[in-house]
Amino acid sequence: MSFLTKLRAKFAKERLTVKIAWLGLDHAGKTTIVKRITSGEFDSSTFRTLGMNVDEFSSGNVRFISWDIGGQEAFRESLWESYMAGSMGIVYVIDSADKARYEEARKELWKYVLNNDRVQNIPILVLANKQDLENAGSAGEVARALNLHKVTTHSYAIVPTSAKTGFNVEEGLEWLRQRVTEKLETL
Ligand SMILES: Nc1nc2c(ncn2[C@@H]2O[C@H](COP(=O)(O)OP(=O)(O)OP(=O)(O)O)[C@@H](O)[C@H]2O)c(=O)[nH]1
Ligand SMILES: [Mg+2]
Repeated sequence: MSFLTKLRAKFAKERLTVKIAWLGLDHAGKTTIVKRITSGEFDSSTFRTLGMNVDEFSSGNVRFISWDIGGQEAFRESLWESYMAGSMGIVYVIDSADKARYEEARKELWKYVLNNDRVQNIPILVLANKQDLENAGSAGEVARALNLHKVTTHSYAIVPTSAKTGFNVEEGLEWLRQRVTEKLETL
């Protein structure tokens, strides 16, 4: 972040522009959540993200530049690391109904985010998505599956969401907005 941005954050109540990265296994619902945020509607026609999508949206005084990165295995090693560089927050999305992939989701979260020296000291918002599905695990189940109780290095929250109904999507974003704003104020 540039010196000028820090100054703005500290001394003026101007709108902040902040990059965030969306990570998570393919099919977790990242693109659908971003579309829900930008359009206010459920778009059932998303196609797997081949690379990434950049969007912009605001929450309170924060303007988020959102990098939604494809979650297929081939993209993780090649894209996640480089595309999330410079992010002030990470949103990690889980398909709560796909319990067979909880373990894979846990491994990738720890590998690319929590144990990654390049991702230090930034808030991590975990979205336990697809809560509208009958077989979805609760946020507590997802948190346990991801070993979130072992996180000591990052500020994090787990929020149950549904991109389909819109449940808690704004609330999750609000948590991230607050953490990012607080962090800038302490610089
Ligand atoms: N029922 C339900 N379906 C959802 C929800 N969120 C996403 N989906 C569906 O899940 C599928 C995958 O959603 P995407 O948003 O494309 O997933 P993604 O995480 O962006 O996947 P990649 O781009 O491959 O990384 C789509 O068929 C969505 O309609 C949700 O909250 N509830
Ligand atoms: Mg996508």
